[in-house]
Amino acid sequence: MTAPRSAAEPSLDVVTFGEVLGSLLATQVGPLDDATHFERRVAGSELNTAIALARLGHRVGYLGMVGDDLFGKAARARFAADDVDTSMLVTTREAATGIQVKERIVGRDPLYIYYRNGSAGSKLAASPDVVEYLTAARHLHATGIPLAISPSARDCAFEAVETARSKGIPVSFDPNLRPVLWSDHQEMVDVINALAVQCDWVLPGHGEGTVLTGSSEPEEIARFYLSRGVRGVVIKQGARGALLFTADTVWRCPPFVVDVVDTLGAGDGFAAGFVSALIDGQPEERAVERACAVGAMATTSDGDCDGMPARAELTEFMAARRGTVAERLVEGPVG
Ligand code: KDG
Repeated sequence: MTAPRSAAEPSLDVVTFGEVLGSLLATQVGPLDDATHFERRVAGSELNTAIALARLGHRVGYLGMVGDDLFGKAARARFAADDVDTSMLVTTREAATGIQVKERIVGRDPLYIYYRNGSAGSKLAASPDVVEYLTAARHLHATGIPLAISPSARDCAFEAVETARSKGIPVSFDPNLRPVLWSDHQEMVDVINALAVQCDWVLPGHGEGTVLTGSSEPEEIARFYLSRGVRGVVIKQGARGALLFTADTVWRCPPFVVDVVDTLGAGDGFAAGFVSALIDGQPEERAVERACAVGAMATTSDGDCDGMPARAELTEFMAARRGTVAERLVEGPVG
């Protein structure tokens, strides 16, 4: 659990920012085109990570914008249920909350469709209050989604990360590539990498790392970021676990085997587990283990954020799988 705090200590452990989405999850298994009935959920990569971190007992803040609508209210209720600070979650009447319509499927990643052009979330923009809030916690978690949704959200992301770095606040970054949100592939690669290299920890999926660096070799993907000043690169390999690269070490964490129900949100759970261990002062090899565990648990229920474990559930899950530990593959210069 997080160490007791002095008065000068930030009131929040971690903050994140991005786009809240309403999520319509098909109730019957099968192609989305055939779906006629849906359940209302909420989604959004950073929302998923914020809820996961809060359920692990951390003090979490979420910054963004929602519409004055059904999904905006549902997101507020979801955040409140897990005590996520939403003092900087703004409701706007200018635009509606974006929506994701998602299929229910077994045995592969679900397909989903967005209705989010010009959404409330895309109205996110930097201001002194916004940047102050995003750089007042002990850790800032960012993803590639604000870079894709609007120029103002993109500028906000760069300003927040640059300010956090100037204040010595650790920053983790999940590229979260969503090519459908970009009009130009090379711009996606360049903009995402331009922010990633300013962060301490970069957490790409193996496929994302290949798109962003042009190499499918994990060592090469890691070297791309380490050689540009990043402190650590964690390459997510789904059902094969993850690899953690720092300048002088490589760790491999095997997968935590679970019955997968829904893979969407697993990467967000992974990020939460990683950041959670860092906030608890754990070494990076423990952080990649906790990341793999939370990521795995996130897939055991449908919904993008509904499988995130409470701290006690995580502790029990990892205790029952004591053999799943990170092994050091390399000791000595990697970058
Ligand atoms: O990682 C899951 C997210 O992708 C999902 O919740 C929706 O944020 C979302 C997005 O932009 O894709």
